[in-house]
Amino acid sequence: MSQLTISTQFDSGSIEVVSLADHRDVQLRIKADNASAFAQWFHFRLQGAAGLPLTLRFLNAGQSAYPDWNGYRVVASYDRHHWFRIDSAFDGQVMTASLTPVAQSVYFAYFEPYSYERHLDLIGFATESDKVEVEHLGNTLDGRDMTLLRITDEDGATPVERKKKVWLIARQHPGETMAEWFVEGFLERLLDGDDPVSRVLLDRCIFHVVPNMNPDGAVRGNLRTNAAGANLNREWQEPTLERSPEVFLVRQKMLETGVDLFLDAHGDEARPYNFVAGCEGNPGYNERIAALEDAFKAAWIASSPDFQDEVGYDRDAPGQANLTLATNWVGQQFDCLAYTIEMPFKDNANLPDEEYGWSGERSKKLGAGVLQAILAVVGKLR
Ligand code: GEM
Ligand code: ZN
Repeated sequence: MSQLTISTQFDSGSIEVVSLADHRDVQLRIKADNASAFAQWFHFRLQGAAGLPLTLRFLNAGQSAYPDWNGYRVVASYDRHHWFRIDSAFDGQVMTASLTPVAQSVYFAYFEPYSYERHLDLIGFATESDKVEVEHLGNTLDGRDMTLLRITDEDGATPVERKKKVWLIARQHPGETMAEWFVEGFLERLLDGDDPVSRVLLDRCIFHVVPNMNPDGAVRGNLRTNAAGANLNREWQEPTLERSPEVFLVRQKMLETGVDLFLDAHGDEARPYNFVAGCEGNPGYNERIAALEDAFKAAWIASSPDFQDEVGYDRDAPGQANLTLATNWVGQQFDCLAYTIEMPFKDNANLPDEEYGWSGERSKKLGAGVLQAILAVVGKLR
């Protein structure tokens, strides 16, 4: 029998090994976040199986945070850059994935990872631009930087006091790595000096972008929480430096700058679609916001066949919004257009990709495309 090894001591590494005795029956358990019961994210390296028909069995998939694994396929990579989907199945309790590796070392993950090093490289890329100011907001509980990018064309025709304040945050839930891929695509286009949409928006807006709201949870391999076990997207009414400094620091900055448009990038474990969730349940929700939502979605649908508005979350009933969620709290606090953006861990069922499913690259394209939707509403946000 082959000598297999599994390791996880790297950025976002996480899995529990039950048995490696038989390559045809590698028994695994998905680990919970470090200080909460949410279990869904996994990322590990397996060595010693070149040419062997591997079967991975995730024994507790039925008890994961979001146990609808139907239609989901595990991602794999040899070089940690090119990730592809492998055959997977779910019987209601055990999720099974199979691959005959062509090399002795192969990585598996819940979704294409986005490392803290890549995060720092993204900040570095933005730092090079004369349109960007990099601001240190403070530190997380594990001591990592909370970094804000302030992006605008100071030499544009629009006076600064008339520029619209557009906020984009991402990865409150650290295992939703597609959110930071989305921001990478958003920034690459926004900072492309040849792109006419970007040039107009940099004149008319000040963008405030937080590419990773939860760097500690990301490195720890958490799905949904920070180092203290806080679900940041339930902390927006009363954040604290002791439990949710990430939200406390960003929210404090928002109260300084004001917000005219807010976007919060996430991933959804079950629905194989890209969609948005608004703040229709807010006490202050009104026709003006509803009209902005319609214009925003129509423009995004027109510019990206990967976006749709048929499938999504149930709408909140009037006055029933949970104001601890970022989108609801910001929409209510600033009477502004505010959206949670959801991308799939599975695929876009309207435009499936057999080899990759939904991926980092497709998340980047979607992030670039949202600029078109912002352009459609920028002149009527107030
Ligand atoms: C979601 S946001 C849920 C919004 N629900 C409705 N009905 N508007 C969360 O935090 O639970 C975002 C996510 O985790 O992807
Ligand atoms: Zn989320």
